[in-house]
Amino acid sequence: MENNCLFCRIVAGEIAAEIIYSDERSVAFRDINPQAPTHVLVVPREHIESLDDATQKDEALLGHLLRVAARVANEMGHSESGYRAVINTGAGAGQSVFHLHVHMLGGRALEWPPG
Ligand code: DGP
Repeated sequence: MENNCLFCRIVAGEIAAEIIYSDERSVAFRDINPQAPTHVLVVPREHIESLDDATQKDEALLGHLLRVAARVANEMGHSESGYRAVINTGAGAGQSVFHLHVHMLGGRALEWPPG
């Protein structure tokens, strides 16, 4: 755990969040600034700064995070209407919290390309 990392502190229960799902490798909670009716963040319990810092040893974990995003989307009723899983990587792509996270957005029509 990184003491000055917001998402490490949410994972540790030191900062409150609306937890949607958790298991031994990941935690999913609602985004504080939702960009869609459903906006959930799926984060690894382990501190990894960004997708760019993930290595071969993290391959199974990365797959797990995507499967959790799909599971949460399914449980929240978005399978038929569709949803989006996004990983902003680096400040230039909009990453503001440097603990790897998958955004899962659903509940409205989503445009492409994203801004
Ligand atoms: P990104 O910009 O891709 O790094 O996404 C970070 C997201 O984290 C952003 O959508 C807002 C969300 N966020 C920031 N601070 C908090 C917080 O304290 N609690 C929760 N639940 N979400 C947060």
